[in-house]
Amino acid sequence: MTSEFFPDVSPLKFEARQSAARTHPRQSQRLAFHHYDATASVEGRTMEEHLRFAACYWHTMRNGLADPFGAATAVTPWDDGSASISNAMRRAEAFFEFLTKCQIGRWCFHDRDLAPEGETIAQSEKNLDALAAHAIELQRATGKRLLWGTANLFSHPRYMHGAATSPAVDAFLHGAAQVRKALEVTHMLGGEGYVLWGGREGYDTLLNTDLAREREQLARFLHMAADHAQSIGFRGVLLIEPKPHEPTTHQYDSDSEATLNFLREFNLITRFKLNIETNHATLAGHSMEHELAVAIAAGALGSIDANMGTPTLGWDTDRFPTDAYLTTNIMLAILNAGGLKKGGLNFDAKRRRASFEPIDLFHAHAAGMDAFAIGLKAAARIRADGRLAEFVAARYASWDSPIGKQIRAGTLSLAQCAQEAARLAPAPQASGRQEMLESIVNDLLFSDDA
Ligand code: XLS
Ligand code: NI
Ligand code: NI
Repeated sequence: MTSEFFPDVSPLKFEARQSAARTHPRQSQRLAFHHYDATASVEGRTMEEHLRFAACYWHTMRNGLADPFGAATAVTPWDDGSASISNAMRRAEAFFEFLTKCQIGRWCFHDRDLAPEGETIAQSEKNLDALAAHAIELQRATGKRLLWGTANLFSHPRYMHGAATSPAVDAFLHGAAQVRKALEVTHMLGGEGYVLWGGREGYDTLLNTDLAREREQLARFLHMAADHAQSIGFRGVLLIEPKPHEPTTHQYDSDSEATLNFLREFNLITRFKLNIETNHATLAGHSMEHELAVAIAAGALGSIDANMGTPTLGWDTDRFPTDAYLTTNIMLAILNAGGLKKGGLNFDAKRRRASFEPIDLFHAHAAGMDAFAIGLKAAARIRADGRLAEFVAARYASWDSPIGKQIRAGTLSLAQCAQEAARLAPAPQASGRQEMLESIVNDLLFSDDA
């Protein structure tokens, strides 16, 4: 592949922090990794194997960085702004050059950001086929893999009332056409997963909404999608991405617990896992650790959309995840759960509007990758140290007593519990030691021998 889209950027390498040097007056740090060392071993696996980074096509290649108050600012010399197939192909080439130079092994896309929508479904499918064929070549040439694909069922005006949950059956049918094709293309590209994000699968006001009916429609749609995936031999993981609202007032798959409840209610629980996004957790009023813990407890963690919000703003700001406490918490949850498996860390993140130069794409992703490398190393230190896990085990020790074991085994009735309560002397309370534990985490996060 010719390196012509980012001529000023050499492939990023891992560099010891001491050697960081300015290369340009507006760059106060060299474009390199200062923590992410792909081949370095942590807990017996390489960082690359642990972190399974992916870049997303929609923000990286298609987000001009406009906001509700201002026009696009992103400089994209490879993009002529047209909806032509040749422009779409060139964009894909720029993207794979970016992935290669940034050491990102995986990618994710929506049908509509990869290929332009046509006048008819047949034309849209033809466009997507052309781009998928090109992407296969680019994957072959670069060794990159598809983490997941998805269909955009929220941008087109026909989805203004939702897709699967629309009051108009026509929108459901169109959504089905898009998902069928996007699933097939994902399968052809060797995708490890397929995501359904219900961007408009919710309501704006209950005054015009039959909630019970819409939830049933959504369940029907998901069953059809899972059946189709099975019928074409797709063996990747099917994922639902919870989000509470925005653009809707309320989205039915609002958070991990609500989504798991929905999946159980409609007999979908064995067919789907969750793709959990940090900013969506924030919008739901939860921490990312909470959303992960809920999914992990249900054996339903599929993948992660790695970004972060701005808690002072009530919007999906999709910032790059640079908060080391956040990445430490995420990596601790993942290591404790035995790894990401078929999932990955997909940077569903966009640069701030003022970070508009092409090189900012590299700075932004490298910042996120370094933050996750810091988090991975810190999480491994927390696990090796063992004090947190020991504390938690000790906190529940009474449940390992004979009476605790009987309750857990379901062999005691409420009346028998009441008898035991009357018989036993009250046990002394133990401190939760939250501040001590937080201090241990700080200590290990910022230890000098990091
Ligand atoms: C939007 C979602 C979206 C999904 C893919 O908030 O995060 O980008 O990840 O449709
Ligand atoms: Ni997302
Ligand atoms: Ni999002």
